[in-house]
Amino acid sequence: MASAHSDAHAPAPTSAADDEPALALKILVAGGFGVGKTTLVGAVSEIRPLRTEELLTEASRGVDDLGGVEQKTTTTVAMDFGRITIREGLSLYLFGTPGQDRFWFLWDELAHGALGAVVLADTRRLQDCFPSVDYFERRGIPFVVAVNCFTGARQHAVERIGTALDLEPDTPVILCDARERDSGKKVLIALVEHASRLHAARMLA
Ligand SMILES: Nc1nc2c(ncn2[C@@H]2O[C@H](COP(=O)(O)OP(=O)(O)OP(=O)(O)O)[C@@H](O)[C@H]2O)c(=O)[nH]1
Ligand SMILES: [Mg+2]
Repeated sequence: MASAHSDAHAPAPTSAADDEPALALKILVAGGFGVGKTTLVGAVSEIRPLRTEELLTEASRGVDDLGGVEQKTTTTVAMDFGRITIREGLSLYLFGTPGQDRFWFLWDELAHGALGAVVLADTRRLQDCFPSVDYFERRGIPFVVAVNCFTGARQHAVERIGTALDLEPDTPVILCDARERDSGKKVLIALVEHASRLHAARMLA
């Protein structure tokens, strides 16, 4: 006889493995200082994002260029972490990189095993994303460039941005708003598709 505490409608006990997506891919979110990396990871993540923010101090003035993001009070000192399910069975683990040069030593660790990367760009300071573009090109890590359209920023033609950054012709350039979940999700889907194409082409080569 069933015990008085049993509940026929109670969900079957789940194991930790049931909660794990069938496929989890690691994605980096990179780009220059203050371009919106933490904002993007926070906007799309379905879990509470892990952040490692520290207050910007007087000492960082002159080192960290706040041009265009004067309201910014904190900066990432290690990484951001979030997760998004793209479709059933496919999740992306997002690792936002620190934007400042002095944290470059963390990048190799963060990039290890990554499927690909989003390089966020701000058209007011396009040159700030050169080091990220260079990093992923050198290592053959697939990436897309997502132009974070800050309010008031001029919307450059996508082709002109590709030319200005000297990208390979097949590298996607996408306009986005890092604060919008749907916009960020589109960028991530474009990256997964681009990376899949590149990986398939490499396997056939
Ligand atoms: N208007 C506008 N503001 C944005 C947008 N994205 C980010 N911001 C603001 O820009 C500032 C920088 O955003 P963060 O997400 O901290 O940038 P980050 O790239 O993580 O910065 P670091 O980690 O310090 O390199 C914050 O004050 C955001 O609120 C955007 O699309 N539009
Ligand atoms: Mg950040």
